[in-house]
Amino acid sequence: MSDPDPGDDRADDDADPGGADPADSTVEAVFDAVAATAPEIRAALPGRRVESGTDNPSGESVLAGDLYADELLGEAITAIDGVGSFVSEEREAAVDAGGAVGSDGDGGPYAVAIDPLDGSSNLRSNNAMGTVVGVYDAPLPATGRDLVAAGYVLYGPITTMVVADESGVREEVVEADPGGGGDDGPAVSRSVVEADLTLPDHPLVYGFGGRVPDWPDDFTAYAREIEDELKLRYGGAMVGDVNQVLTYGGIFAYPALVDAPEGKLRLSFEANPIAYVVERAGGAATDGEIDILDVEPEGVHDRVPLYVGNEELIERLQAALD
Ligand code: AHM
Ligand code: MG
Repeated sequence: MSDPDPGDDRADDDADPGGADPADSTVEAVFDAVAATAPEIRAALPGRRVESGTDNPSGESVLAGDLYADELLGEAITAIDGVGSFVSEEREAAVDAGGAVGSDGDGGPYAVAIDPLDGSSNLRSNNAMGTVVGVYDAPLPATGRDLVAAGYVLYGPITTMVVADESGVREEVVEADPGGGGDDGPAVSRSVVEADLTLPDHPLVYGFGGRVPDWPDDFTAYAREIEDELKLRYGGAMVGDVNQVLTYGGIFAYPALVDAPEGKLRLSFEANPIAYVVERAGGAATDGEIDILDVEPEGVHDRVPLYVGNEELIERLQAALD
C-alpha cells in the first residue's frame, strides 16, 4: 500500500477524489452525500441502540439506528440528479428518485443500493459497523457487473470511507467540520489517506461467519487449513471484517450454511458492493462457484454466500468446495 498522505486535506463538497480519474458527477455526488451524512449518523447512534419494533424485508429486527441511517441516506441520495432509484436493505421496494440523467457526459440514471448500518447488532456491544453503498447503472435487481462504483463507511475508532470505481480504490478519513454547516447542509472534512488501496500480497487474517456446526463439511475442512495459516479476526460486521482483509490481507466469508445454503448476506446491498471493492483492490470474490459479480438475482433482497480476499485463498476455497 502507498504511504498515507496527511497533507491531502480537503473540505466540503468540492472535494477532489484524489487519485481517481475525473469521475462521473452523479457518482461523486453519491459519495459526497454518504460522507456528509456519516458524522450525523455517528452522532445520532448513542440514543438509538434499541429495537425500533419493526422487521426488515429479510425478517431481521430493525434497530432505531438502522431506521435513522436509512432515512437520512434516503433523503440525501434521492435528492441527487442522476439517481433514478434508491434501494435499501431496510425497505421492501425501491424508491423512485426521479430518473433524470446527470450532467452532460455522465451515465445513469443510476440505482443506488444501501445497507444503511451494516453490522448494527454491534451497536449494543459498541463494536464497529458501517454503511455499504453500490451504484448500479441499471434498475435493481441487477448483477454486480452493472456496478459503476461501490464503497463503504466504517464507523470504527475513526470514521473512514473506502470508494472503488473504475480507476481503483481510495480510503478517506471523514470528520465533522467544526466550522461547517449552513445552507448547504452538514460540512465534513475529508482526507485521502490511501490513494491506491491494494490487498497486501501476504495474507495475515481471516474471519468466517456462522456457527461451526452449521458449516458444510467441505467448508469446515478448508477453515481448518486456514486456521493453521492465518490469525482469526472476526468482529461481526462485514464492513469491519473486510476492511481488515484489505489492510492486512486474508479472507472474509459468510459461508453457505447447511440449513441456509444462501448464507446470510444480501447480494445487492452487501455482497456485490464488497466484491466490487475487493476485486478493484486486486482480490477476488466468489459465491463458492462463480464470481459474485456474475450472480443473477431474482429479487433485490436475495441472499448469497460470500467469500472475499486474496486471490490465492479464494482459488483454494473454490477447489475445496468443488
Ligand atoms: P446486518 O446488515 O443486518 O447488520 O447483517 C449483516 C451482518 C454483517 O455485517 C456480518 O458479517 C454478519 O451480519 C454477522 O452475522 P453474525 O452475527 O451471524 O456473525
Ligand atoms: Mg448488512
